[in-house]
Amino acid sequence: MVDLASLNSRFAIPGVATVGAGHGGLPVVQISKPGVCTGSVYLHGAHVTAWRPEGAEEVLWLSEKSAWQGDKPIRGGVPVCFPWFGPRNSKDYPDSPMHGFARFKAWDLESVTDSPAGVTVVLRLQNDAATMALWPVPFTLRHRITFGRELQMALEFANKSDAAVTFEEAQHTYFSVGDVRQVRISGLEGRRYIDKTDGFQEKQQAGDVTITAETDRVYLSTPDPITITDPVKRRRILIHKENSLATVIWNPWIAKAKAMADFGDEEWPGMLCAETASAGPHAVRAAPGQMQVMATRVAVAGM
Ligand code: TA6
Repeated sequence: MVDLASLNSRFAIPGVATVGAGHGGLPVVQISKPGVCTGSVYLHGAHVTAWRPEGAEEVLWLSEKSAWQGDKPIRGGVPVCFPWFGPRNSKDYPDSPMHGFARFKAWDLESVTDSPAGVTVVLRLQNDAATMALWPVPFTLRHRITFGRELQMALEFANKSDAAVTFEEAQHTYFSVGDVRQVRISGLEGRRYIDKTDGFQEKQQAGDVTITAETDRVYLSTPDPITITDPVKRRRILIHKENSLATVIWNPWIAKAKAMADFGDEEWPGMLCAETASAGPHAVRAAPGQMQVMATRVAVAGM
């Protein structure tokens, strides 16, 4: 059981950052920086669940049906997928959880610091017996999140083993949109993508991405920024990436939403996943002792 009093004595910043009992009693760092933003990140999965820059509406989406317990991932916000993305293709580890183990783990709070740009929260995950049983690699993974007028999230991997290692990772961000059927995603035109709703066929994107059915695509060779234009909320969400060549676009649509217990049947029009990923052909290869950073920067602008 986490000792909130001890965490607050070490990390709270009066009037800016506190460590509280969030949904399900899970410990959460709550940020409120007057004139800049509000936000929150759970120690469970180092899971960012909210970010709202001053003058804007909440940018991230959370399901009303999310589970809030240690052995399940939170539905919405920014799940951290690591060290694999999607189902694990390994006959040696048949019981591997979807999207890796990082989003199921209780991370350690390492630091909370305030600056004029925003509040930076650093959470740390290290290998333990459970992770070694699933993935026999000593590692340290930090999630460094700056809540400011922009949201900056950096996943910092350190290979603590004496061998090279290959892994996948993603910041699986759920954005709040007015009506997913009316949004446009620009920045992916002309790119190849794997269509997971059509036999994993490789296709080419013509023009902006629009959502007219279940959509589950891994865009390849996409280092560039993308923009979600939302005419209902009358805003644009600008997403910049660092060290990520895969971009995942996902909306479950009607049937898939109904099939998920932690996703409300009528919630799908209000969300869109646009994910910063290093997966598939763009998996990460880290030499012994190597540090590797993958990052996302989100900003909100008017139409
Ligand atoms: O990123 C898209 C995706 O891989 C979809 O295929 C869908 O499975 C989604 O992630 C959510 O996965 P989860 O395990 O969180 O239900």
